[in-house]
Amino acid sequence: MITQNDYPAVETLLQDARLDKALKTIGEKVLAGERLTTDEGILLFEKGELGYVGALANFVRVRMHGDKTYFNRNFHIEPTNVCIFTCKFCSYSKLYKHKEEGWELSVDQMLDIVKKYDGQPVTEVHIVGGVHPKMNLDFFVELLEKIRAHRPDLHIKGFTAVELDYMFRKAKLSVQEGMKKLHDAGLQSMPGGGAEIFHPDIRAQICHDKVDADGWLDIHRTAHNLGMHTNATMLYGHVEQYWHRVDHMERLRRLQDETGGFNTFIPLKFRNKDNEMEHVGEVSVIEDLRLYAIARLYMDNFPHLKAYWPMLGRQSAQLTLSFGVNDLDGTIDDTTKIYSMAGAEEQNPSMNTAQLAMLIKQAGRRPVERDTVYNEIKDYTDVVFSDEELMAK
Ligand code: V47
Ligand code: SF4
Repeated sequence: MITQNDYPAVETLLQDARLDKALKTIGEKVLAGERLTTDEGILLFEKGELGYVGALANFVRVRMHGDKTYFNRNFHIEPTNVCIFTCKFCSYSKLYKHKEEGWELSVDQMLDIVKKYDGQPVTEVHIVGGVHPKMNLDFFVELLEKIRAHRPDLHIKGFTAVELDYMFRKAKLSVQEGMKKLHDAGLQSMPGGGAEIFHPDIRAQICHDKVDADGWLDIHRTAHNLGMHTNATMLYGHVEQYWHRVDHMERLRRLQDETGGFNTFIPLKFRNKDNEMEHVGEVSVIEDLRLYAIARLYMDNFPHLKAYWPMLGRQSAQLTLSFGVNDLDGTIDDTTKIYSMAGAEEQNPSMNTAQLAMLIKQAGRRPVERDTVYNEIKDYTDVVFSDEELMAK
């Protein structure tokens, strides 16, 4: 297991006379627990080689969480893949005019998915999909109420700020009024999707027609003020420059200073299969790991950094656990399509608890099951799994 003994290694690294002066100053600030500036964030992207940023990020990760790596037991519901928006990176949505290629589930069909998990120890349902013009606020209020009535113990995490922005505008409600309605119906927290890259120059190129940065941040602020926790994502590795990434993280860090309502930062690697941005290519695994490490160093007020394993693939996800990541999402047990359609390694992402816990143990970390808001449910360090559990499909 990795322990606090990693500390001297970082201190030794900082003594190396060959180390760039500015990088050394950043390292010293990290050790002292001081916040990095935007210029320092950009410098880390420009000059910070993997070993250096990785050692620092691991130091911070161990300081915050020791060797714990969290996961939860969840399942996803995707109400529809029909979407009125036209994000160029999206391999998932079917435009409304091609909706014969898409699917749309009724409230009862979605409730049937929830019922499939009756008696199983899942703690969260994650509801996210395209923006269908006919699925309005009242439709989702009914869905939330029915899920809550059927299974009150299940934490309902749902809807990106993009879906909510459209729902509220259509219902002619303010963000505050709309959010309150959903919260009262059973919505307990929100995922982090739709953030992409906040800077308007990048949004204009990749997702010009959906909610802008201020709208996204305002919806999360409103949720936080109602006592809900939310996540934040960043879609990286396409047309953005390093400074756009830092600008994105800075906007999130500021809102977190204001509300404290974010749980987790989730960098999402752009995958280029079957979308309008195929020509852009994909960044290397080195760039992925550097990004996770720099995110851990920069986002000092975000308690958790998550690698979403269905998108990254299992082996890269294991690697991220040495580069700042302390959360691997959940034992996704369905046919989550948004990534498999974009070329992610995992075409049918599914891992049971034994497999996910073993993946974490093999990376030298301590698997801990959590609920959505990071209450610890079970430490799997000493749990021995049967071959059957480990081999199950
Ligand atoms: O906003 C779409 C991304 C997001 C592609 O909060 C793509 O716990 C890569 O936000 N390549 C939606 N990414 C999913 C999401 C999420 C996932 C898991 C956990 C949580 C959480 C949130 O998926 C979108 C967009 O950034 N996405 N297309 C693509 N080609
Ligand atoms: Fe619609 Fe989301 Fe795809 Fe954009 S990323 S087109 S909002 S489903």
